[in-house]
Amino acid sequence: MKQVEAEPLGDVEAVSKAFEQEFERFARFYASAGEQSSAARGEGVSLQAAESLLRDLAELRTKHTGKKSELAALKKIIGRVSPADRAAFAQSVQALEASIVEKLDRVDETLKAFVQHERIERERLDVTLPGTRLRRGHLHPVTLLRRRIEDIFVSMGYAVEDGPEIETDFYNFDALNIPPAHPARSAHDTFYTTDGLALRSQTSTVQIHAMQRRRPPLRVLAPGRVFRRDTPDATHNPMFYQVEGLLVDRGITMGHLKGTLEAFVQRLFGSQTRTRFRPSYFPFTEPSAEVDYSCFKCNGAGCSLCKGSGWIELGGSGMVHPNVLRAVDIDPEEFSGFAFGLGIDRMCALVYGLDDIRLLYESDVRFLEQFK
Ligand code: FA5
Repeated sequence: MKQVEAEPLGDVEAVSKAFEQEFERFARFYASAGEQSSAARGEGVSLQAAESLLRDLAELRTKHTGKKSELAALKKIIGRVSPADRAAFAQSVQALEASIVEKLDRVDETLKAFVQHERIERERLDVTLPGTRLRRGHLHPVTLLRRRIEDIFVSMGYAVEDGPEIETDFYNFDALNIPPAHPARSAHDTFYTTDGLALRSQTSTVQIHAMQRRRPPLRVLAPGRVFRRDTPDATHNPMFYQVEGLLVDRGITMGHLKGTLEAFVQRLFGSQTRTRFRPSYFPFTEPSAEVDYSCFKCNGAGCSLCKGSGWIELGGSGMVHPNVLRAVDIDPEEFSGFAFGLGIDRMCALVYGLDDIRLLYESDVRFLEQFK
């Protein structure tokens, strides 16, 4: 057999270098071996990355210690090294093999321990831990009041109606007998979309939809959001809630309107509550009246809530104007009706003792959860 005369120890060094170069990316797990899984975690390695590193490590082992590895080639030539160098060469090959295997084994151990630990952590379920209780929500005070109002009118035979919040001029103004030059139409008072539609400034628009949808006799209640270019203050918001009532039938008079609203405030605030009607003006009602009710706190004696007057304003009302009936093809000779519109926000503030209606829309849960 031909003897190997070259520098066999130089070959050992070259193989060692080649291994070290590729082992470099695993070296951090070798250095920290012993601390085991925490070492890998300390390196910011994810479970997925650790699993992938383990696969790469297995490849590295095959490449550097397998049958076709440089190390195997070195082992094969031991017998051919000149007898003088053989022992030293064999020793250094063995030492190299031991070192490579030891490094691969320790990194393998560290990564495996980390992967196992992470998998257990991930699947751990402590059934004795207290659960995370979902916080139960509740209705907004405006919704609570709106529902109370709806309940009262539904019990009097009213149907709850809805209408669009964006309206054409016909529903917002024309059909409500609001003349072309009326200030309510101006962009100072009403929000307009870029294509000329208006955000409804009162729920009275639903009167028109309701009369088109149903023919008289009808009783409808229409709560909803309305929009006005009002500057926010303690009693004004640019968006607020109104509730509209409309009744159309044969032989309806102002007496029915007064009786209905009195029954309503008595159901809401107690049977001692009285109402009063003050003459007013709305284009869509004739005659028109502002409605007040005796203060629910002092029963009319005068207190801070009613600002000493004994009365609280409820809203606007009146007999449906004949022009409004005509706009929806109802004969005012045959039918008459009454309508009213109340602002829910201000009523809500009074009922819940708030001194500013803006509080209702600040979405401060600490405030809102007082009213359940
Ligand atoms: C009207 O809006 C009439 N549509 C009411 C009506 C209906 C009359 C049917 C006749 C027949 P008025 O503009 O007064 O009326 O508004 C009614 C209520 O809305 C007021 O009493 C008030 O409570 C409330 N309101 C008005 N502006 C604001 C605002 N900026 N913020 C909060 N509430 C408001």
